[in-house]
Amino acid sequence: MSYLKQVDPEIFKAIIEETDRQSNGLELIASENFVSEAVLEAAGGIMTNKYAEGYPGKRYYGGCEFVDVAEDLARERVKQLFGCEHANVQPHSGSQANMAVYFTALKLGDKVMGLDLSHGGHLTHGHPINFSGILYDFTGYQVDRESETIDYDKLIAKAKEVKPKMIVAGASAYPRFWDFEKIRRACDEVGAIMMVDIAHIAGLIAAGLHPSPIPYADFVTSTTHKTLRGPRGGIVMCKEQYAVDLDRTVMPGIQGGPLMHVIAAKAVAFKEAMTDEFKQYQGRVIENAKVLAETLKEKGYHLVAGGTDTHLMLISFIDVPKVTGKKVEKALEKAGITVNKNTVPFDPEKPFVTSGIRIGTPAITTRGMGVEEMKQIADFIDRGIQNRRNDEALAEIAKEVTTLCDKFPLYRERRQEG
Ligand code: DSN
Repeated sequence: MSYLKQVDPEIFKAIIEETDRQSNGLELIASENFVSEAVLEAAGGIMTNKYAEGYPGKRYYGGCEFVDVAEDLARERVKQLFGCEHANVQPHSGSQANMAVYFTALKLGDKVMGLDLSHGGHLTHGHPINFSGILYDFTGYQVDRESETIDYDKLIAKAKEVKPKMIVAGASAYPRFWDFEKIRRACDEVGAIMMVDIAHIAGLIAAGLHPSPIPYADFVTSTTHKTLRGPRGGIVMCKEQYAVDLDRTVMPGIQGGPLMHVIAAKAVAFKEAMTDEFKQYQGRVIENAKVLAETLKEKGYHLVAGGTDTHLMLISFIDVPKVTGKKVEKALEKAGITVNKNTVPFDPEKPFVTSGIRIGTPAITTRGMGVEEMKQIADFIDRGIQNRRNDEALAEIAKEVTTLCDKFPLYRERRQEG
């Protein structure tokens, strides 16, 4: 980054410090990951210069022959990776991927069902302050109070009552497998379109370690930067019958020029996701999550839904007086551990406070950490929570965290550039 250092030392410094932060701390945010150097090179490359409104072979600009190569490869690789009929790789984000599906398949005001945000869903699955909840008539479904998992019979009953035009499955904080066949059944009962947002579990699905929604769903959306370990962005997959309408919705419907450097980086990530190394990595992500969850349970923590099948877990403090997600997030940050506060099912606290934290293993697994480190991390988390008012004890944990992280170097060459 010698050019950047010269031209803009302030941004250079911020990037170096962020590189150090990512390297020195334990990144447990379930939606984050560390991309490969190859993905970084493509994302930071000169395709950022190119306007390419339209699609490969049908652009509104000249000079698109090489960006066409990138987008064709990205589309073909997604189709191969997930076995879908059609893919659009242009959405700038997961939110825009979801918007593209709603605008393609629904009319304003149509009835839709989605998992409530406080039960693990996502803002774009119908939250009243999000465009989805403003433009469409969403009804939320929830997890069961006892099992804290989705009760598919209740979901089907609710669908019969609401008669939605679409049912949205998928979540940003749900630790158990989804039963997509049952979601299809709910859709078929009422003639609804089925959409699944796999942003969190895309990598697991690509590796064959979580059931795939592709055989059942009309539309599947995802981000590319979570378990899938690609650049920040979105994609939509759909049945061929929706392909023309979907593409028209993405461009010109909701976006202009695609981010061709990001699309090139998506293509690289999809290629990486087809390797055996990636499959093994996803297996370790799940194995690590299970060990971390079980160790935390042994220490007496309440894990939502009793644990995890995936890359993430939620600790609930709903029954612990005076402990909130906000307080725990802050304490763990002082201990060098990054998590996010998260609402848990039937949470009495506001989203800025919450009664839970969400923990994920994709990023630390990318660093190479394994089962032994998970036990150590569970211990750090436990000590951090117990000592949440003791800055000295938190600083001591932070030192131990740095020692652990030093054994699993990250972006070593980039750090040396500072
Ligand atoms: N912000 C993402 C997450 O953390 O899950 C969802 O958009």
